[in-house]
Order: sequence, then structure tokens, then C-alpha cells
Amino acid sequence: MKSRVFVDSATAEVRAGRGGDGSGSFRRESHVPEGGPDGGDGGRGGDVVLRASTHADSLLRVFYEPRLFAENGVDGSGQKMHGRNGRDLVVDVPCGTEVYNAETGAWLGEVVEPGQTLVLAKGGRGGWGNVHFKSATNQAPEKFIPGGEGEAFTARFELKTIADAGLVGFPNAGKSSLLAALSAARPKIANYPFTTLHPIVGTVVYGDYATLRVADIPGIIEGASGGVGLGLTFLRHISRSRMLVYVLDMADEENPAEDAYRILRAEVESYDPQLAARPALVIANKMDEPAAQARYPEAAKALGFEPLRLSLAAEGKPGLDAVRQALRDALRPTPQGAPQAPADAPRGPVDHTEVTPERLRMATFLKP
Ligand SMILES: Nc1nc2c(ncn2[C@@H]2O[C@H](COP(=O)(O)OP(=O)(O)OP(=O)(O)O)[C@@H](O)[C@H]2O)c(=O)[nH]1
Ligand SMILES: [Mg+2]
Repeated sequence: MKSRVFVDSATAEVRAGRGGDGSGSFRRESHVPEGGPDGGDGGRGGDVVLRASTHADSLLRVFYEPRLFAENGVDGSGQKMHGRNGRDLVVDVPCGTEVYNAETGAWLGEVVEPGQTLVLAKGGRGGWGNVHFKSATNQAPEKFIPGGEGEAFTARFELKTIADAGLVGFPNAGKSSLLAALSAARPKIANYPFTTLHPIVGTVVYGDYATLRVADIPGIIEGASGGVGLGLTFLRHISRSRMLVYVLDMADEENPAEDAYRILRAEVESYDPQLAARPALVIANKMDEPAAQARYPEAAKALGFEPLRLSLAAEGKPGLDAVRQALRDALRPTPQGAPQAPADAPRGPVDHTEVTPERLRMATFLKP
């Protein structure tokens, strides 16, 4: 079983290996009367390297072992022996890990694609042995060069989950239920708020083997971007998503869907206006509930568009195929490379008696 502990930021001491010293040795052999300098070079210090891995799903390892020290190079020795290079320390972190200098706040880079590496700290160069200093005038140099220091600093790691689409919704709206229905991911689902405590990503697989990744995060409540509830820290995990999926609980009588949508958008907007401007799919969930059906026309009117009807509790999960298709359509690259809302996306109500792909796109995409 996978660890339930989820760590999405961590601080660690990073220290590359020191270079081994050069040697100041002289050749001493019984049959060689005047042995010359034979001190070899030191090995270089190991680097500290960050590597994106699909096997790491949080920064737990860094959190528990916050000393990331690479091996020192070995000193050179007599008989022109070169010291061994220090081994690099390769730190596996989840895809989407960013690194900052903890003291200055400077952004140092990120690893995104599986296998991508980033050298965090370079090892010190190996020192030079005295063999390098032998010359016509100096046949017995005592001089040698010590190894260089490795780079060292305090690093702060932050994980930004990589997914194509991010689910946003009030607690209990059915986000995890949607992820479970779309993918093989098995997030915890329960009828109480804040069931989901950390982000989880699932992969949606299409008939033609196209895939896209969807991230489920804890529920967002009003004030999340200002630190209320769990929301703020987790909005970060969908900040790279190319699109957002707003999941509205149509059966929630206390929080009408149109209010929920306005609050969610405002929270996303105050977190990052660029994120709020990305394409969005809006889902009216729990449509199997009579209260949801009764509320739908009024909500659609207030919203100014028809959110996609979905029912995850009913037999056959009506609406799910349309959600899958809408995700796919939205994420298909355009000539510009990024998904775009159609230019003619309406702001007013749309007649939705028959769900054609074109209508779906029109009803579910909102121009920022
Ligand atoms: N009737 C009905 N219930 C649903 C539907 N979708 C989800 N639920 C129920 O709503 C409750 C909350 O579902 P979750 O998927 O855990 O909701 P969530 O948005 O992930 O909630 P948090 O993780 O707390 O933010 C569960 O009891 C689900 O079974 C639906 O379409 N119809
Ligand atoms: Mg959940």
C-alpha cells in the first residue's frame, strides 16, 4: 500500500562533494635513487542531481532525509594514482518538482518530464598532484593543489502536480467520484466535506489509447485563496493544468450552483488570473437527485449557459461520456499549440435539447 502521507514542499541542505586533494608524493623505490614527484590528482566531487520519477508521488523522501550530500572525491596518491570521483547523489522526486534557493528565494529550475534531470549543485574539481608541477628548473616540486569545494546551499522544493485538467469544486461536490469514474484512480469518496486531503492524479484512457491526466484536489471554499480551509495550498497543484473542470453539486440547497460557480471562479482568479482564463468545463453533478433536476433550469438561467449534466450515482452514469469527450476536445492541440475556447463561445443561454459535439463545446466553454 502506498503511503498516505503527502508532502508537497520540503527544505533540504544540498551539498555537492568536495574534490579530492592532489597528492604531493615522491617516488620511493629501492632501485631508483632519485625518485621524482608522483602525486596523482584528486577525484572530482559528486554532483547533487534532481530527477523526475513517476515512482515518487510526494516529496516525502526529501522531507525525512533533508541532507542531500553527494560523495567527496578521493585524494590522489603516490604512483600517479588518480583518486576516485565522488558518486553523484541522484534524488528522485515527483514530476513537477520545482527548486528554489531557500535563502534568496531564487528559482533554480524544475523537473517535469519523467527522467528529466537537473544538476542542483556541482561537485568540486579534483586537485592536482605534484606531477603537474615538475619542470626543468624544479625537479622536486612539493606543490600540489587541493580539491575544490562542492557547491552548497539550502534548497526549497515545491511540488506542482502535472495534469492536463484540474477538478475544482466545493467540498462534497463529487470531484473524487468523477475522477474514479473517469480513470483507474481510487480516491476516497464519502458523503462529508474534505474527504480528499491531498491531490491525486488519474489518467483517462481513450479507445484510441490517447490519454490525459486529471487532478483531483481538496474542495475549495470561499476565502480559500486567502487561506481558508485547505484550498490555497492545493490550488497550486492545478496551476499547471491546461484546463479546469468546475464540478457543481446541483442538489446542494444551501449553495446554489450559480453561487458556487461564482465563488470558485473568484477564488481561482485571485489565486492566479491566468489560471482563471484557461478553458473551462462546467459540470452540473448529482442530476439523479430530484432537487437537482428541479433547480437546473433556474441555475442555467442565472449562470447564462447550460452546464453539462452529469449523474455519477445513477445507472450507467449518464453524462460521463460527454464529459470524457469534452475533455478530449478541449485538450486537442490547436494550431497555436494551446487549447483555446472557441471564438464564438456564447455568453447567453443555449438550447440543449440534443447534445451534439458542437453544442457541447458551445455550452461548456466560457470565454474568459
Ligand atoms: N446522488 C449523487 N451523489 C453523488 C454523485 N456524485 C457524487 N456523489 C456523492 O457525493 C458525496 C461526495 O462525493 P466525493 O466524490 O467524495 O466529493 P468531493 O468533491 O471529492 O469531496 P471533497 O473531497 O470533500 O472535496 C459522496 O457521498 C458521493 O457518493 C451523483 O452524481 N449523484
Ligand atoms: Mg474528494
